Amino acid sequence: MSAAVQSIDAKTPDAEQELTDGFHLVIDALKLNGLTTIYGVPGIPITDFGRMAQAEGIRVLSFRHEQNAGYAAAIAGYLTKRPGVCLTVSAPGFLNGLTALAHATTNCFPMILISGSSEREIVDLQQGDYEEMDQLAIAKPLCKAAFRVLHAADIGIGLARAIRAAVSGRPGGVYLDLPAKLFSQVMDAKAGEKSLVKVIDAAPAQIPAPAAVKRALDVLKSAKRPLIILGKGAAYAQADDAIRNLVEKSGVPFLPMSMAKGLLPDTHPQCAGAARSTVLKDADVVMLIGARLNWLLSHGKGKTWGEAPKKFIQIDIEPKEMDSNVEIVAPVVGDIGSCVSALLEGMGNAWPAAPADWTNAIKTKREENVAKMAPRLMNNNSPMDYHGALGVLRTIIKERPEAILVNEGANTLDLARGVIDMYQPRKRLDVGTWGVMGIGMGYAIAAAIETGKPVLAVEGDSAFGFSGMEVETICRYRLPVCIVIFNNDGIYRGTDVNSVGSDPAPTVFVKGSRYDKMMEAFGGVGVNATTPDELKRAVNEAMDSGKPTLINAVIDPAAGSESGRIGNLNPQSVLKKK
Ligand SMILES: Cc1ncc(C[n+]2csc(CCOP(=O)(O)OP(=O)(O)O)c2C)c(N)n1
Ligand SMILES: [Mg+2]
Repeated sequence: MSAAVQSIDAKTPDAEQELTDGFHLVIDALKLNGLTTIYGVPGIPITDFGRMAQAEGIRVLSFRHEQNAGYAAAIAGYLTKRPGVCLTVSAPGFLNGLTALAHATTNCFPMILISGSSEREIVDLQQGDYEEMDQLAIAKPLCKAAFRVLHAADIGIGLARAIRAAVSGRPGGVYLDLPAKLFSQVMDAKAGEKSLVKVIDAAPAQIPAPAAVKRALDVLKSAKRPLIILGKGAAYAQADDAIRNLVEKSGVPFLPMSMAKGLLPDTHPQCAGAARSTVLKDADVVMLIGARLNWLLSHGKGKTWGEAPKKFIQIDIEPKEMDSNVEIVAPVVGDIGSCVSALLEGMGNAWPAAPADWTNAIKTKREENVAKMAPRLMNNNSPMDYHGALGVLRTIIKERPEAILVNEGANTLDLARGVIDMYQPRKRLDVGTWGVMGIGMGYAIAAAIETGKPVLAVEGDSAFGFSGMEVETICRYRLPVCIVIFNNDGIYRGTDVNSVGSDPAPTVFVKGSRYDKMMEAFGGVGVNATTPDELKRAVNEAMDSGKPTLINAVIDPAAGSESGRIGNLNPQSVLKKK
């Protein structure tokens, strides 16, 4: 598609020069690099840019708030290994998108936040321009890299730098600042075309050193009680077959972190998910694949990890990750795909089976825990408790393993993670490293757009509130998204009371709210479900029809616990206890 415009030059009518401008160069640069979806919110100075991008065949998804567009771009990056693009206006729109950019960086998702910005001359002299803000300076500490393009001729290079920074090495967020004036700058169309850069091999393979591979295999072979932990880095790598082969060839029990669930099915005989505390405590050698020893793994030390001495093998693309919390005896630095392939090759054909006393002990523990849980998942209580409602959703995902599960909340998150088995890679999308509320609708929208698969979003009533207005977006684009709100009248529980005044307690919401009515307001399907049977029927109907649906699942307000599974992280007042 030509981005050229005709110059109107009265003096030389015969020598008409083909021109292009900043608008078209950005569009052409995106398309040249296969970036054909934009998540954003329009306004000065990027409204026309969005219109033109749509006219040139880019899919432009218009949101109600930039944070949700940003989360959509972040998870699009995770799902596709290409940077997800978020587009915002200056200052306030930029700031609204920034949380998502920081989230992408923290979670190692490739994303580019493109924000329009005001006039440099005025911003730098602080003369009070429309939406004045030094956006580049503010973005820098929150992302992997931040760039500003001042000349149309540099748009190609600017975008190339942004793409490379986002996806190479450890992926993350990149900020690209495009001042208003840039869009209307013109240049010769041919020179413009030449200035564009198609990024070749944006995320080059990083091959691990053979000595590092050998060291890792020696440590693994020496183990009496080995464990493999799969992180979302392993899921991101899309090296699914190699990872499965490594796990199966080694015979080592594996523990998937939240978003790595489904890389191998949770029902796989080697899955130790239902024996988590036992394996963390008792393992003697732990191989981390794309998983970091951060708070989610108790920093690799303390009570969770028991008394038995541990040796850690770590596979990660980022060398600085090694020894971040405890000593790593066998660091393997490289991209996950290359590292896992090298390990597989090094194992040869005579790799010894994992010690049977260890694998049998885990199997027993797992079966014990699964049996304990089973009757709770079958209860038919009304109002529902978490287990009764989740038992239904667990069966639905089992029957529809290709569906994408989006999940946020506290109890709604922690219990769903434990109860709902996943069967395929990258089907579980959740709050990630920060445990952030607000990813729900942005993730659901991007998951539907990027994969074309049905989406089931399981949301705490508080969690949903952070992005709830995007139900209009879901209806507008007619996306196959079914939202189930676990409505327990509040944060953690709906039972708190304020003992001294008439204001409600800080953790409770309007009792008996009907979130399903919100969906009906935009032409979607709304259902109020008070029993597991009703819930099951409504979800199945939504998944079959593909119609935007919101189910208000009424949960006993007393059923949850403070902060779900991480109540121990709350600071305690000494005075309160006196
Ligand atoms: C951006 C952000 N703000 C606040 C929090 C604190 N927070 C953690 S969980 C949660 C909501 C939990 O309630 P809900 O989603 O209703 O789940 P429930 O436990 O009730 O099932 C909040 C506000 C957060 N994690 N992220
Ligand atoms: Mg709640």
